[in-house]
Amino acid sequence: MVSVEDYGNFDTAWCPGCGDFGILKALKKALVDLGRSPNEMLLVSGIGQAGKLPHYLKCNFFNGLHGRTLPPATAAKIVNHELTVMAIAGDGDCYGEGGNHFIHAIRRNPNVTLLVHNNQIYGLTKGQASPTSERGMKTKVNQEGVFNRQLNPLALAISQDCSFVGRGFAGDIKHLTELISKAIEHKGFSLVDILQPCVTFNKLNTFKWYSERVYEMDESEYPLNDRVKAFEKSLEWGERIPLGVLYVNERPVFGDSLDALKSGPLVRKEPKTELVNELIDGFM
Ligand SMILES: Cc1ncc(C[n+]2csc(CCOP(=O)(O)OP(=O)(O)O)c2C)c(N)n1
Ligand code: SF4
Ligand SMILES: [Mg+2]
Repeated sequence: MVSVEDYGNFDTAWCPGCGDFGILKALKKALVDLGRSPNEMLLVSGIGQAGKLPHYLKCNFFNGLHGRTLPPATAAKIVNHELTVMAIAGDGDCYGEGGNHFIHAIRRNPNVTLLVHNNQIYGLTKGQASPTSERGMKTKVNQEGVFNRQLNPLALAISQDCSFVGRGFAGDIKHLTELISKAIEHKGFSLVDILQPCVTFNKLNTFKWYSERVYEMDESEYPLNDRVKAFEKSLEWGERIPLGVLYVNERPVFGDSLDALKSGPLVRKEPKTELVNELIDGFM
């Protein structure tokens, strides 16, 4: 029987009141609800306040470069497909510097769950605009307001037929827990974009701002595999922001058809060093 205590209890470097605490709580609860023990989990992250989340759970983790969360997560899933692999990223990390990896991971469809802490700002580097910052928002370096158009990650993901697309809110832990559980259970690449107030640097999109706008969508409103309806839903932003599962489409999963994985995870196989040597010799 797995318990929340199995995932440890760590001091954090996050600001008091940060939305990241809600995400950490929801993730732990989801893992316990699904009966996933720490040794079955691998969390992969890059750099940022969001990227620190795996430091605060007692389980396997890999912390790499900013913007490069998805390539090692995909590789790890191929090397050991028995692990539940999750990628943890910030909005800057995933939609900015890592935007190309985000698009191609959607196309490739590895069985990886991606949580994006979307605080609509670069938190760790002290408050520059991110791709999801509201147009017109003033920051220390955007004194006249952000000029660039705001990226809509859900619309982008749905347009590219992402296998599972959902949105949660760090201020609604119960709903977020259920959403994360659904995303983990989904087979294929799943995106959970999480509205996460940054209480220190984003004075516009606060807990109050989100709470006044978010609502739980009725997931029976349209068939969840209806891409056009889901796309339309993903355009809702502003006065009303839907939370929940917007789109699900079962697609062939990267790795499932690889012969080399059929007899078990690569990680348990003896490496054939003679083949590696042959390959290296080929470059001599
Ligand atoms: C290759 C590279 N580019 C830029 C940086 C600087 N940097 C570190 S974190 C970060 C942005 C963090 O924003 P986000 O991903 O939204 O995470 P948050 O801190 O808001 O959770 C940047 C630009 C870096 N460490 N490495
Ligand atoms: S700077 Fe913002 S995102 Fe980072 S820990 Fe503080 S409140 Fe959270
Ligand atoms: Mg951010």
